[in-house]
Amino acid sequence: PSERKWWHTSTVYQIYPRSFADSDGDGIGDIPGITAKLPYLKNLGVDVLWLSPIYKSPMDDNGYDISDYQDIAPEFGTLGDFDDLVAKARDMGIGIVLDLVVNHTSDEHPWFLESRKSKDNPLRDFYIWRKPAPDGGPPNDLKSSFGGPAWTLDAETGEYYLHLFSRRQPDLNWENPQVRQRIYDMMNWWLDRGIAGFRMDVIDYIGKQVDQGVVHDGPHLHDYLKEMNEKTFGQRNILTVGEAWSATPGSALLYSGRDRHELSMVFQFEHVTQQWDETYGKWRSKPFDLVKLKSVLSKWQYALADDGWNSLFWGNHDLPRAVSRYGDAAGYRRESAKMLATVLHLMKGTPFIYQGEEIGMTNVPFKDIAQYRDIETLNMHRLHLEAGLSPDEFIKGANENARDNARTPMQWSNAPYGGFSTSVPWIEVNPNFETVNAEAEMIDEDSIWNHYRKLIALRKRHPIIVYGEYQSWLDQHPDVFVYTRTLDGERLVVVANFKPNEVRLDLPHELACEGECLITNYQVVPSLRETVALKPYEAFAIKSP
Ligand code: TEU
Repeated sequence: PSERKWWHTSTVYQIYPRSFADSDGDGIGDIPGITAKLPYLKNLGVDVLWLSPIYKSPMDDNGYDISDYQDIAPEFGTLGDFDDLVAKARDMGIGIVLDLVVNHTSDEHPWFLESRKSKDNPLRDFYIWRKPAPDGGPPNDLKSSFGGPAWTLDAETGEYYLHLFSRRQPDLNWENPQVRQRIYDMMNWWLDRGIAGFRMDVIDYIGKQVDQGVVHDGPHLHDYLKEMNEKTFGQRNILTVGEAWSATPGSALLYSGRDRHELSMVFQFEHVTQQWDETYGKWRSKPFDLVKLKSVLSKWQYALADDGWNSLFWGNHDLPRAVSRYGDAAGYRRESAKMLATVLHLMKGTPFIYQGEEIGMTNVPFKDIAQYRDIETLNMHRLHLEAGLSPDEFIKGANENARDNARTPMQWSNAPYGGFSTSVPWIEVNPNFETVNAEAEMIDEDSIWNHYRKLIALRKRHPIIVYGEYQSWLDQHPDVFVYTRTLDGERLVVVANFKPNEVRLDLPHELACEGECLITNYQVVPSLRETVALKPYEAFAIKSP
Protein backbone atom coordinates (compact mmCIF):
# COMPACT_ATOMS: atom_id res chain seq x y z
CA PRO A 1 0.00 0.00 0.00
CA SER A 2 1.17 3.52 -0.72
CA GLU A 3 0.54 4.71 2.81
CA ARG A 4 2.16 2.98 5.77
CA LYS A 5 0.12 2.65 8.92
CA TRP A 6 1.20 1.88 12.46
CA TRP A 7 -1.12 -1.12 12.61
CA HIS A 8 0.64 -2.78 9.67
CA THR A 9 3.50 -3.77 11.97
CA SER A 10 1.37 -4.35 15.06
CA THR A 11 0.21 -7.56 16.65
CA VAL A 12 -3.15 -7.45 18.41
CA TYR A 13 -4.06 -9.57 21.46
CA GLN A 14 -7.72 -10.26 22.15
CA ILE A 15 -8.85 -10.37 25.77
CA TYR A 16 -12.13 -11.94 26.87
CA PRO A 17 -12.36 -9.97 30.14
CA ARG A 18 -14.62 -12.44 31.90
CA SER A 19 -12.00 -15.16 31.59
CA PHE A 20 -8.66 -13.35 31.62
CA ALA A 21 -7.69 -12.45 35.21
CA ASP A 22 -9.82 -12.05 38.32
CA SER A 23 -8.41 -9.45 40.75
CA ASP A 24 -11.14 -9.51 43.40
CA GLY A 25 -11.87 -13.21 43.81
CA ASP A 26 -15.47 -13.29 42.60
CA GLY A 27 -14.71 -15.89 39.92
CA ILE A 28 -15.12 -13.36 37.09
CA GLY A 29 -12.21 -11.65 35.35
CA ASP A 30 -12.05 -7.85 35.53
CA ILE A 31 -10.29 -4.69 34.37
CA PRO A 32 -7.84 -4.40 37.30
CA GLY A 33 -6.96 -8.03 36.49
CA ILE A 34 -6.04 -6.97 32.95
CA THR A 35 -4.00 -4.01 34.23
CA ALA A 36 -2.07 -6.33 36.52
CA LYS A 37 -1.16 -8.49 33.51
CA LEU A 38 0.20 -5.61 31.39
CA PRO A 39 3.82 -6.59 32.12
CA TYR A 40 3.04 -10.10 30.81
CA LEU A 41 1.57 -8.66 27.62
CA LYS A 42 4.43 -6.21 27.17
CA ASN A 43 6.87 -9.07 27.61
CA LEU A 44 5.06 -11.04 24.91
CA GLY A 45 5.45 -7.97 22.70
CA VAL A 46 1.90 -7.21 21.58
CA ASP A 47 1.04 -3.62 20.65
CA VAL A 48 -2.72 -3.55 20.94
CA LEU A 49 -5.30 -5.16 23.24
CA TRP A 50 -8.80 -5.70 21.92
CA LEU A 51 -11.18 -6.12 24.84
CA SER A 52 -14.43 -7.98 24.29
CA PRO A 53 -17.28 -5.85 25.74
CA ILE A 54 -16.74 -4.38 29.20
CA TYR A 55 -19.88 -2.20 29.27
CA LYS A 56 -22.82 -2.41 31.59
CA SER A 57 -24.87 -5.43 30.59
CA PRO A 58 -27.28 -8.06 31.91
CA MET A 59 -24.78 -10.56 30.39
CA ASP A 60 -27.31 -12.58 28.44
CA ASP A 61 -24.57 -12.92 25.79
CA ASN A 62 -21.56 -12.16 28.03
CA GLY A 63 -21.62 -8.43 27.36
CA TYR A 64 -22.62 -8.42 23.68
CA ASP A 65 -25.95 -7.17 25.05
CA ILE A 66 -25.22 -3.65 26.28
CA SER A 67 -27.54 -1.70 28.57
CA ASP A 68 -25.28 1.38 28.93
CA TYR A 69 -22.64 2.20 26.31
CA GLN A 70 -21.01 4.76 28.58
CA ASP A 71 -20.48 2.79 31.74
CA ILE A 72 -18.58 -0.32 32.82
CA ALA A 73 -20.18 -3.55 34.05
CA PRO A 74 -19.74 -3.54 37.85
CA GLU A 75 -18.30 -7.09 37.78
CA PHE A 76 -15.53 -5.75 35.50
CA GLY A 77 -14.80 -2.55 37.47
CA THR A 78 -15.36 1.18 37.05
CA LEU A 79 -14.62 3.91 34.52
CA GLY A 80 -11.74 4.87 36.81
CA ASP A 81 -10.31 1.35 36.43
CA PHE A 82 -10.68 1.66 32.68
CA ASP A 83 -8.91 5.04 32.52
CA ASP A 84 -6.15 3.59 34.65
CA LEU A 85 -5.76 0.66 32.24
CA VAL A 86 -5.61 2.99 29.23
CA ALA A 87 -2.98 5.21 30.91
CA LYS A 88 -0.77 2.36 32.14
CA ALA A 89 -1.02 0.59 28.79
CA ARG A 90 -0.12 3.80 26.96
CA ASP A 91 2.98 4.18 29.12
CA MET A 92 4.08 0.77 27.84
CA GLY A 93 3.29 1.64 24.23
CA ILE A 94 0.16 -0.52 24.19
CA GLY A 95 -3.17 0.70 22.77
CA ILE A 96 -6.65 -0.38 23.88
CA VAL A 97 -9.26 -1.31 21.27
CA LEU A 98 -12.88 -1.54 22.38
CA ASP A 99 -15.62 -3.77 21.06
CA LEU A 100 -18.30 -1.68 19.39
CA VAL A 101 -21.61 -3.54 19.51
CA VAL A 102 -24.08 -1.31 17.71
CA ASN A 103 -26.14 -3.66 15.58
CA HIS A 104 -28.22 -4.24 18.72
CA THR A 105 -28.46 -3.29 22.38
CA SER A 106 -29.69 -5.13 25.45
CA ASP A 107 -33.45 -5.19 26.03
CA GLU A 108 -32.56 -3.38 29.27
CA HIS A 109 -31.05 -0.41 27.43
CA PRO A 110 -33.07 2.75 28.29
CA TRP A 111 -33.67 3.31 24.55
CA PHE A 112 -35.43 -0.04 24.28
CA LEU A 113 -37.34 0.43 27.54
CA GLU A 114 -38.72 3.66 26.04
CA SER A 115 -39.21 2.24 22.57
CA ARG A 116 -41.39 -0.64 23.71
CA LYS A 117 -43.70 1.58 25.79
CA SER A 118 -46.01 2.74 23.00
CA LYS A 119 -46.27 3.04 19.24
CA ASP A 120 -45.96 6.81 19.43
CA ASN A 121 -43.04 6.92 21.85
CA PRO A 122 -40.34 9.30 20.51
CA LEU A 123 -37.86 6.40 20.62
CA ARG A 124 -40.20 3.86 19.00
CA ASP A 125 -38.29 4.10 15.75
CA PHE A 126 -34.91 3.41 17.42
CA TYR A 127 -35.66 -0.29 16.97
CA ILE A 128 -37.29 -2.37 14.26
CA TRP A 129 -41.00 -2.94 14.97
CA ARG A 130 -43.46 -4.63 12.61
CA LYS A 131 -47.11 -5.62 12.73
CA PRO A 132 -47.86 -9.36 13.00
CA ALA A 133 -48.47 -11.28 9.79
CA PRO A 134 -52.19 -11.77 8.94
CA ASP A 135 -52.16 -15.10 10.84
CA GLY A 136 -50.70 -13.33 13.91
CA GLY A 137 -47.27 -14.90 13.40
CA PRO A 138 -43.93 -13.12 12.84
CA PRO A 139 -43.76 -10.60 9.95
CA ASN A 140 -41.39 -12.87 7.98
CA ASP A 141 -39.19 -15.91 8.45
CA LEU A 142 -35.88 -14.25 9.38
CA LYS A 143 -34.02 -16.45 11.87
CA SER A 144 -31.93 -15.62 14.89
CA SER A 145 -28.28 -16.79 14.87
CA PHE A 146 -28.95 -18.37 18.23
CA GLY A 147 -31.90 -20.42 16.92
CA GLY A 148 -35.59 -19.75 16.42
CA PRO A 149 -37.31 -16.76 14.82
CA ALA A 150 -35.63 -13.34 14.76
CA TRP A 151 -38.92 -11.77 15.86
CA THR A 152 -40.53 -11.59 19.28
CA LEU A 153 -44.04 -10.34 19.94
CA ASP A 154 -44.17 -7.63 22.58
CA ALA A 155 -47.47 -7.81 24.47
CA GLU A 156 -47.30 -4.12 25.40
CA THR A 157 -48.10 -2.88 21.87
CA GLY A 158 -48.96 -6.08 20.00
CA GLU A 159 -46.06 -5.69 17.55
CA TYR A 160 -42.97 -7.75 16.86
CA TYR A 161 -39.41 -6.45 17.29
CA LEU A 162 -36.40 -7.78 15.39
CA HIS A 163 -33.47 -9.52 17.09
CA LEU A 164 -30.94 -11.28 14.88
CA PHE A 165 -29.36 -12.70 18.05
CA SER A 166 -31.12 -13.43 21.36
CA ARG A 167 -34.52 -11.95 22.15
CA ARG A 168 -32.68 -9.91 24.73
CA GLN A 169 -30.62 -8.24 21.94
CA PRO A 170 -33.09 -6.08 19.96
CA ASP A 171 -31.67 -4.72 16.68
CA LEU A 172 -31.20 -0.97 16.40
CA ASN A 173 -32.78 0.81 13.45
CA TRP A 174 -29.79 2.24 11.55
CA GLU A 175 -32.09 3.96 9.07
CA ASN A 176 -32.95 6.42 11.81
CA PRO A 177 -30.42 9.31 11.66
CA GLN A 178 -30.92 9.99 15.38
CA VAL A 179 -29.79 6.47 16.22
CA ARG A 180 -26.67 6.94 14.12
CA GLN A 181 -25.90 10.31 15.70
CA ARG A 182 -26.21 8.92 19.25
CA ILE A 183 -23.82 6.11 18.35
CA TYR A 184 -21.29 8.53 16.84
CA ASP A 185 -21.46 10.72 19.96
CA MET A 186 -20.82 7.67 22.11
CA MET A 187 -17.86 6.63 19.92
CA ASN A 188 -16.32 10.10 20.21
CA TRP A 189 -16.74 10.00 23.97
CA TRP A 190 -14.60 6.81 24.08
CA LEU A 191 -12.11 8.15 21.54
CA ASP A 192 -11.64 11.21 23.75
CA ARG A 193 -10.73 8.84 26.60
CA GLY A 194 -7.70 7.80 24.56
CA ILE A 195 -8.58 4.45 23.05
CA ALA A 196 -6.66 3.13 20.04
CA GLY A 197 -9.58 1.81 18.03
CA PHE A 198 -12.71 -0.27 17.65
CA ARG A 199 -13.52 -3.85 16.74
CA MET A 200 -17.02 -3.65 15.25
CA ASP A 201 -19.41 -6.47 16.04
CA VAL A 202 -21.40 -7.88 13.07
CA ILE A 203 -20.84 -4.62 11.23
CA ASP A 204 -22.02 -6.17 7.94
CA TYR A 205 -25.57 -6.20 9.39
CA ILE A 206 -26.11 -2.48 9.95
CA GLY A 207 -27.42 -1.81 6.43
CA LYS A 208 -30.12 -4.50 6.70
CA GLN A 209 -33.45 -4.22 4.85
CA VAL A 210 -35.64 -6.54 6.85
CA ASP A 211 -38.73 -6.28 4.70
CA GLN A 212 -36.70 -7.50 1.75
CA GLY A 213 -35.10 -10.23 3.87
CA VAL A 214 -31.67 -8.58 3.40
CA VAL A 215 -29.48 -8.90 6.49
CA HIS A 216 -25.84 -8.44 5.47
CA ASP A 217 -24.44 -6.08 2.82
CA GLY A 218 -27.57 -3.96 2.68
CA PRO A 219 -27.69 -1.04 0.22
CA HIS A 220 -26.63 1.62 2.76
CA LEU A 221 -23.98 -0.35 4.65
CA HIS A 222 -21.05 1.48 3.10
CA ASP A 223 -22.76 4.88 3.28
CA TYR A 224 -23.17 4.40 7.03
CA LEU A 225 -19.55 3.38 7.45
CA LYS A 226 -18.35 6.42 5.52
CA GLU A 227 -20.57 8.62 7.63
CA MET A 228 -19.29 6.99 10.82
CA ASN A 229 -15.72 7.45 9.67
CA GLU A 230 -16.30 11.12 8.89
CA LYS A 231 -18.12 11.86 12.15
CA THR A 232 -15.90 9.91 14.51
CA PHE A 233 -12.48 8.38 13.90
CA GLY A 234 -11.68 9.65 10.39
CA GLN A 235 -9.24 12.30 11.59
CA ARG A 236 -7.74 10.12 14.31
CA ASN A 237 -4.95 7.65 13.85
CA ILE A 238 -6.74 4.56 15.07
CA LEU A 239 -7.27 0.90 14.14
CA THR A 240 -10.73 -0.27 13.09
CA VAL A 241 -11.64 -3.85 12.30
CA GLY A 242 -15.11 -4.90 11.28
CA GLU A 243 -16.45 -8.36 12.00
CA ALA A 244 -18.05 -9.53 8.75
CA TRP A 245 -18.98 -13.20 8.41
CA SER A 246 -20.34 -12.33 4.97
CA ALA A 247 -17.14 -10.69 3.69
CA THR A 248 -15.81 -11.69 0.30
CA PRO A 249 -12.57 -10.40 -1.21
CA GLY A 250 -14.71 -7.96 -3.19
CA SER A 251 -16.54 -6.52 -0.20
CA ALA A 252 -13.32 -6.47 1.85
CA LEU A 253 -11.92 -4.01 -0.69
CA LEU A 254 -14.96 -1.82 -0.14
CA TYR A 255 -14.50 -1.88 3.63
CA SER A 256 -10.74 -1.44 3.67
CA GLY A 257 -9.69 0.03 0.30
CA ARG A 258 -7.32 2.97 0.64
CA ASP A 259 -9.60 5.60 -0.86
CA ARG A 260 -12.80 4.32 0.73
CA HIS A 261 -12.61 6.11 4.11
CA GLU A 262 -14.27 3.23 5.93
CA LEU A 263 -12.29 0.74 8.06
CA SER A 264 -8.69 -0.40 8.48
CA MET A 265 -9.59 -4.03 7.85
CA VAL A 266 -12.25 -6.69 8.40
CA PHE A 267 -12.35 -10.14 9.94
CA GLN A 268 -13.47 -12.55 7.23
CA PHE A 269 -14.45 -16.12 8.13
CA GLU A 270 -14.14 -18.07 4.93
CA HIS A 271 -11.26 -20.13 6.27
CA VAL A 272 -13.51 -21.06 9.21
CA THR A 273 -16.83 -21.75 7.52
CA GLN A 274 -15.38 -23.73 4.61
CA GLN A 275 -14.45 -26.38 7.21
CA TRP A 276 -18.10 -26.65 8.38
CA ASP A 277 -20.72 -29.15 7.30
CA GLU A 278 -23.04 -27.92 4.52
CA THR A 279 -26.13 -29.07 6.40
CA TYR A 280 -25.33 -29.08 10.10
CA GLY A 281 -22.92 -26.14 10.15
CA LYS A 282 -20.36 -26.22 12.91
CA TRP A 283 -22.26 -28.72 15.08
CA ARG A 284 -21.07 -31.53 12.86
CA SER A 285 -17.47 -31.03 11.84
CA LYS A 286 -15.89 -32.32 8.69
CA PRO A 287 -12.44 -33.85 8.43
CA PHE A 288 -9.85 -31.11 8.06
CA ASP A 289 -8.99 -30.38 4.41
CA LEU A 290 -5.65 -28.60 4.06
CA VAL A 291 -5.90 -28.03 0.30
CA LYS A 292 -9.13 -26.10 0.84
CA LEU A 293 -7.73 -24.14 3.76
CA LYS A 294 -4.68 -23.12 1.73
CA SER A 295 -6.79 -22.09 -1.22
CA VAL A 296 -8.92 -19.78 0.95
CA LEU A 297 -5.97 -18.21 2.77
CA SER A 298 -4.12 -17.66 -0.51
CA LYS A 299 -7.17 -16.25 -2.23
CA TRP A 300 -7.36 -13.55 0.47
CA GLN A 301 -3.64 -12.85 0.33
CA TYR A 302 -3.82 -12.28 -3.44
CA ALA A 303 -7.05 -10.31 -3.38
CA LEU A 304 -5.77 -7.71 -0.90
CA ALA A 305 -2.20 -7.64 -2.18
CA ASP A 306 -2.25 -4.07 -3.51
CA ASP A 307 -5.21 -2.47 -1.81
CA GLY A 308 -7.11 -3.13 1.39
CA TRP A 309 -5.53 -5.00 4.29
CA ASN A 310 -5.99 -8.47 5.78
CA SER A 311 -6.55 -9.41 9.38
CA LEU A 312 -4.90 -12.71 10.29
CA PHE A 313 -6.40 -14.94 12.95
CA TRP A 314 -6.99 -18.57 13.87
CA GLY A 315 -9.23 -18.01 16.86
CA ASN A 316 -11.47 -15.70 18.85
CA HIS A 317 -14.11 -15.98 21.57
CA ASP A 318 -16.63 -17.53 19.12
CA LEU A 319 -14.34 -20.19 17.66
CA PRO A 320 -12.81 -23.40 18.94
CA ARG A 321 -9.13 -23.51 19.83
CA ALA A 322 -7.13 -23.63 16.59
CA VAL A 323 -4.60 -26.08 17.97
CA SER A 324 -7.42 -28.54 18.65
CA ARG A 325 -8.99 -27.96 15.25
CA TYR A 326 -5.92 -28.09 13.01
CA GLY A 327 -3.22 -29.74 15.10
CA ASP A 328 -2.77 -31.40 18.48
CA ALA A 329 -2.54 -34.98 17.25
CA ALA A 330 -1.33 -37.25 20.06
CA GLY A 331 1.80 -35.84 21.57
CA TYR A 332 2.25 -32.92 19.16
CA ARG A 333 0.39 -30.07 20.81
CA ARG A 334 3.50 -27.95 21.12
CA GLU A 335 4.84 -28.58 17.60
CA SER A 336 1.48 -28.00 15.93
CA ALA A 337 0.72 -24.84 17.92
CA LYS A 338 4.05 -23.37 16.82
CA MET A 339 3.51 -24.48 13.23
CA LEU A 340 0.11 -22.76 13.09
CA ALA A 341 1.54 -19.57 14.56
CA THR A 342 4.40 -19.57 12.04
CA VAL A 343 2.09 -19.97 9.05
CA LEU A 344 -0.27 -17.22 10.18
CA HIS A 345 2.18 -14.60 11.47
CA LEU A 346 4.38 -14.65 8.37
CA MET A 347 1.51 -13.81 6.03
CA LYS A 348 0.65 -10.28 4.99
CA GLY A 349 -1.82 -8.59 7.34
CA THR A 350 -2.25 -7.75 11.01
CA PRO A 351 -2.10 -10.84 13.24
CA PHE A 352 -4.55 -11.29 16.10
CA ILE A 353 -3.79 -13.62 19.01
CA TYR A 354 -6.70 -14.85 21.11
CA GLN A 355 -5.90 -15.12 24.83
CA GLY A 356 -4.38 -18.46 25.74
CA GLU A 357 -3.44 -19.28 22.14
CA GLU A 358 0.14 -18.20 22.97
CA ILE A 359 0.38 -20.96 25.58
CA GLY A 360 -1.33 -23.59 23.45
CA MET A 361 -4.65 -23.76 25.30
CA THR A 362 -6.99 -26.43 23.94
CA ASN A 363 -10.68 -27.22 23.60
CA VAL A 364 -12.54 -28.50 26.67
CA PRO A 365 -13.45 -32.09 27.52
CA PHE A 366 -16.87 -31.27 28.98
CA LYS A 367 -19.16 -34.24 29.56
CA ASP A 368 -22.47 -32.63 30.36
CA ILE A 369 -24.49 -29.73 28.98
CA ALA A 370 -24.60 -28.32 32.54
CA GLN A 371 -20.91 -27.42 32.20
CA TYR A 372 -21.68 -25.12 29.27
CA ARG A 373 -22.56 -21.46 29.77
CA ASP A 374 -22.89 -20.00 26.25
CA ILE A 375 -26.39 -18.93 25.17
CA GLU A 376 -25.82 -20.18 21.62
CA THR A 377 -24.78 -23.65 22.82
CA LEU A 378 -27.65 -23.93 25.31
CA ASN A 379 -30.22 -22.88 22.69
CA MET A 380 -28.78 -25.20 20.03
CA HIS A 381 -28.72 -28.07 22.52
CA ARG A 382 -32.45 -27.69 23.05
CA LEU A 383 -33.20 -27.35 19.33
CA HIS A 384 -30.97 -30.21 18.19
CA LEU A 385 -32.29 -32.59 20.85
CA GLU A 386 -35.84 -31.73 19.84
CA ALA A 387 -34.80 -32.52 16.26
CA GLY A 388 -33.58 -35.96 17.31
CA LEU A 389 -29.82 -35.63 17.90
CA SER A 390 -28.62 -37.67 20.89
CA PRO A 391 -27.21 -35.78 23.89
CA ASP A 392 -23.84 -37.53 23.44
CA GLU A 393 -23.61 -36.57 19.79
CA PHE A 394 -24.38 -32.98 20.66
CA ILE A 395 -21.71 -32.84 23.39
CA LYS A 396 -19.18 -34.32 20.97
CA GLY A 397 -19.92 -31.57 18.44
CA ALA A 398 -19.94 -28.91 21.13
CA ASN A 399 -16.56 -30.04 22.48
CA GLU A 400 -15.21 -29.57 18.97
CA ASN A 401 -16.82 -26.31 17.96
CA ALA A 402 -18.84 -24.57 20.67
CA ARG A 403 -17.87 -21.06 21.71
CA ASP A 404 -17.12 -22.04 25.34
CA ASN A 405 -14.03 -23.91 24.13
CA ALA A 406 -12.34 -20.53 23.90
CA ARG A 407 -13.99 -19.03 26.97
CA THR A 408 -12.58 -21.14 29.81
CA PRO A 409 -10.33 -19.18 32.19
CA MET A 410 -6.83 -18.21 31.14
CA GLN A 411 -4.36 -20.71 32.58
CA TRP A 412 -1.73 -18.66 34.39
CA SER A 413 -0.10 -21.31 36.58
CA ASN A 414 -0.66 -24.71 38.17
CA ALA A 415 -2.23 -23.07 41.24
CA PRO A 416 -5.91 -23.86 42.01
CA TYR A 417 -8.21 -22.64 39.20
CA GLY A 418 -5.12 -22.17 37.04
CA GLY A 419 -4.21 -19.03 38.98
CA PHE A 420 -7.12 -17.24 37.28
CA SER A 421 -9.08 -16.63 40.49
CA THR A 422 -9.03 -17.48 44.18
CA SER A 423 -12.58 -18.82 44.04
CA VAL A 424 -14.71 -21.01 41.79
CA PRO A 425 -14.69 -19.46 38.28
CA TRP A 426 -17.89 -18.73 36.37
CA ILE A 427 -16.98 -21.54 33.96
CA GLU A 428 -14.72 -24.51 34.69
CA VAL A 429 -11.00 -24.28 34.06
CA ASN A 430 -9.71 -26.74 31.48
CA PRO A 431 -8.30 -29.63 33.57
CA ASN A 432 -5.04 -29.55 31.64
CA PHE A 433 -4.02 -26.33 33.43
CA GLU A 434 -1.51 -28.25 35.56
CA THR A 435 0.73 -28.71 32.55
CA VAL A 436 -0.60 -26.08 30.11
CA ASN A 437 -0.06 -22.71 31.79
CA ALA A 438 1.71 -19.39 31.27
CA GLU A 439 4.16 -19.81 34.14
CA ALA A 440 5.50 -23.08 32.75
CA GLU A 441 5.62 -21.66 29.23
CA MET A 442 7.56 -18.54 30.15
CA ILE A 443 10.44 -20.32 31.85
CA ASP A 444 10.88 -22.79 28.99
CA GLU A 445 13.03 -21.41 26.21
CA ASP A 446 11.47 -23.80 23.68
CA SER A 447 7.87 -23.04 24.57
CA ILE A 448 4.95 -22.05 22.38
CA TRP A 449 4.95 -18.74 24.27
CA ASN A 450 8.56 -18.01 23.31
CA HIS A 451 7.76 -18.94 19.72
CA TYR A 452 4.96 -16.36 19.60
CA ARG A 453 7.27 -13.82 21.20
CA LYS A 454 9.82 -14.39 18.43
CA LEU A 455 7.23 -14.09 15.67
CA ILE A 456 5.92 -10.79 17.06
CA ALA A 457 9.46 -9.42 17.25
CA LEU A 458 10.33 -10.63 13.73
CA ARG A 459 7.44 -8.62 12.26
CA LYS A 460 8.93 -5.48 13.80
CA ARG A 461 12.41 -6.22 12.49
CA HIS A 462 11.69 -7.38 8.92
CA PRO A 463 9.70 -5.25 6.47
CA ILE A 464 9.47 -8.30 4.21
CA ILE A 465 7.06 -9.85 6.73
CA VAL A 466 4.91 -6.73 6.73
CA TYR A 467 5.02 -5.74 3.06
CA GLY A 468 6.53 -8.60 1.05
CA GLU A 469 4.56 -9.89 -1.91
CA TYR A 470 2.86 -13.22 -1.22
CA GLN A 471 2.97 -16.28 -3.45
CA SER A 472 1.77 -19.80 -2.68
CA TRP A 473 3.39 -22.99 -4.00
CA LEU A 474 2.29 -26.63 -4.29
CA ASP A 475 -1.37 -25.69 -3.87
CA GLN A 476 -2.51 -29.30 -4.36
CA HIS A 477 -0.13 -30.81 -1.83
CA PRO A 478 -2.36 -32.45 0.81
CA ASP A 479 0.08 -32.23 3.73
CA VAL A 480 2.32 -29.21 3.36
CA PHE A 481 1.81 -25.44 3.07
CA VAL A 482 4.55 -23.57 1.20
CA TYR A 483 4.57 -19.86 0.47
CA THR A 484 7.03 -17.11 -0.28
CA ARG A 485 7.18 -13.41 0.44
CA THR A 486 9.40 -11.14 -1.64
CA LEU A 487 10.52 -7.56 -1.14
CA ASP A 488 13.41 -5.50 -2.52
CA GLY A 489 15.39 -8.48 -3.79
CA GLU A 490 14.89 -10.49 -0.62
CA ARG A 491 12.84 -13.66 -0.36
CA LEU A 492 11.31 -15.45 2.58
CA VAL A 493 10.32 -19.10 2.09
CA VAL A 494 7.84 -20.54 4.60
CA VAL A 495 7.37 -24.32 4.78
CA ALA A 496 4.88 -26.02 7.12
CA ASN A 497 3.92 -29.66 7.56
CA PHE A 498 0.29 -29.92 8.74
CA LYS A 499 0.51 -33.67 9.44
CA PRO A 500 1.52 -35.63 12.58
CA ASN A 501 3.90 -37.76 10.50
CA GLU A 502 7.10 -37.27 8.55
CA VAL A 503 6.65 -36.01 5.01
CA ARG A 504 9.18 -36.15 2.17
CA LEU A 505 8.63 -33.06 0.12
CA ASP A 506 9.83 -32.38 -3.43
CA LEU A 507 10.18 -28.66 -3.95
CA PRO A 508 10.28 -26.75 -7.23
CA HIS A 509 13.94 -26.07 -7.84
CA GLU A 510 13.44 -22.25 -7.80
CA LEU A 511 12.78 -22.60 -4.10
CA ALA A 512 16.18 -24.09 -3.32
CA CYS A 513 18.12 -21.52 -1.32
CA GLU A 514 20.54 -20.77 1.45
CA GLY A 515 20.00 -18.10 3.99
CA GLU A 516 19.02 -17.16 7.48
CA CYS A 517 16.52 -19.35 9.29
CA LEU A 518 14.28 -16.78 10.99
CA ILE A 519 12.17 -19.26 12.91
CA THR A 520 11.72 -23.01 13.32
CA ASN A 521 9.97 -25.45 15.65
CA TYR A 522 12.71 -28.09 15.36
CA GLN A 523 16.38 -27.56 14.38
CA VAL A 524 17.61 -24.52 12.48
CA VAL A 525 17.27 -25.09 8.72
CA PRO A 526 19.97 -23.06 6.96
CA SER A 527 19.22 -24.16 3.40
CA LEU A 528 16.58 -25.76 1.21
CA ARG A 529 17.29 -28.41 -1.41
CA GLU A 530 14.89 -29.92 -3.85
CA THR A 531 13.99 -32.73 -1.46
CA VAL A 532 13.22 -32.01 2.17
CA ALA A 533 12.34 -34.44 4.95
CA LEU A 534 9.86 -32.73 7.26
CA LYS A 535 9.22 -33.89 10.81
CA PRO A 536 5.67 -34.02 12.23
CA TYR A 537 4.21 -30.48 12.14
CA GLU A 538 7.62 -29.05 11.27
CA ALA A 539 7.56 -25.42 10.16
CA PHE A 540 10.33 -22.96 9.39
CA ALA A 541 11.12 -19.83 7.42
CA ILE A 542 14.33 -19.04 5.54
CA LYS A 543 15.24 -15.56 4.36
CA SER A 544 17.68 -15.13 1.48
CA PRO A 545 19.96 -13.90 0.08
O1 TEU B 1 -20.65 -12.72 16.55
C1 TEU B 1 -21.43 -12.76 15.40
C2 TEU B 1 -21.87 -14.06 15.02
O2 TEU B 1 -22.46 -14.15 13.97
C3 TEU B 1 -21.59 -15.26 15.90
O3 TEU B 1 -22.42 -15.25 16.98
C4 TEU B 1 -21.80 -16.46 15.12
O4 TEU B 1 -23.12 -16.50 14.73
C5 TEU B 1 -21.55 -17.72 15.86
O5 TEU B 1 -20.40 -17.66 16.63
C6 TEU B 1 -21.34 -18.83 14.86
O6 TEU B 1 -21.97 -19.96 15.28
C7 TEU B 1 -20.61 -11.53 17.28
C8 TEU B 1 -19.83 -11.75 18.55
O7 TEU B 1 -18.49 -12.06 18.23
C9 TEU B 1 -20.51 -12.82 19.36
O8 TEU B 1 -19.78 -13.16 20.51
C10 TEU B 1 -21.87 -12.28 19.73
O9 TEU B 1 -22.60 -13.28 20.39
C11 TEU B 1 -22.66 -11.82 18.50
O10 TEU B 1 -21.89 -11.04 17.61
C12 TEU B 1 -23.82 -10.97 18.93
O11 TEU B 1 -23.36 -9.74 19.41
